[in-house]
Amino acid sequence: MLSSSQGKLVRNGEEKKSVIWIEGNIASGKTTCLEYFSKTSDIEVLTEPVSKWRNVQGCNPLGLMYQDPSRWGLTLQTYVQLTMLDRHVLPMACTSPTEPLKGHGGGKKSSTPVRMMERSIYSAKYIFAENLYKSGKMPEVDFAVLSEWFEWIIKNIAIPVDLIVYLQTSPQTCYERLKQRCREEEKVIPLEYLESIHNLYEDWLIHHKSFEVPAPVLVIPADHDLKKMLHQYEENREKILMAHC
Ligand code: TTP
Ligand code: MG
Repeated sequence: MLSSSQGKLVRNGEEKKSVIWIEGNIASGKTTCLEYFSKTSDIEVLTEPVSKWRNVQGCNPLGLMYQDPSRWGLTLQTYVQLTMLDRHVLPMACTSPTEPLKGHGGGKKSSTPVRMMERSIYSAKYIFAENLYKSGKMPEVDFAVLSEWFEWIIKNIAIPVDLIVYLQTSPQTCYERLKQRCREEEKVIPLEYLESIHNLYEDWLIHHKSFEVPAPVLVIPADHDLKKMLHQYEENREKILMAHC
């Protein structure tokens, strides 16, 4: 049940939780980061609904968007916005307090449940929709309609966040990882696309030049190999999981 609290719709009877968003360019390693924490700590992890973007009732809006962004950009971004909102308002699972598993750092216990999410409705709008519009691939009317939806949502529905973890990569690194993982729809992505996404992220989360940043940002350099990345996650475990303190 949704009820109104301080002008925004929130869920009844939900206890306070700490919410962490993992942000970064395409193929920056967000899913790997989430998987690492889901395996090594007792937190709730929500991966991105990318499988839905590739298959909604038998259609593939992600693939269509890459084939013809001007025609299908709004279709994809509307659906991304819906699926991300659905994630943001999902009632908290009954996880026990955060306690790293044996052998994975000694962080303090927290009495607040922790949710970690891949991306957010904010980056879908401030990075991807913005990029489509700015590059001339989304018609003004499409961008206006999407923007009005977005503004209504963030004004009227509580989207909690306590910390943004920004996996900062070079576009070149993402390009190489993208080629390696070979997701069918993404084969058409040129390096320049990843550079545009990168620049929008930097303007938003590092230079604070573009849009509101809704929580403190922890920057983790993410050009390294997997071993070094896992080491960095371990080093930052406490800072990340104690985000609400
Ligand atoms: P990502 O959200 O970057 O997810 P990923 O799994 O590729 O990243 P990582 O390897 O770091 O886990 O993107 C998934 C795909 O969806 C990618 O092709 C970009 C696309 N996308 C959009 O086109 N619009 C959007 O608003 C979002 C959020 C993603
Ligand atoms: Mg991912």
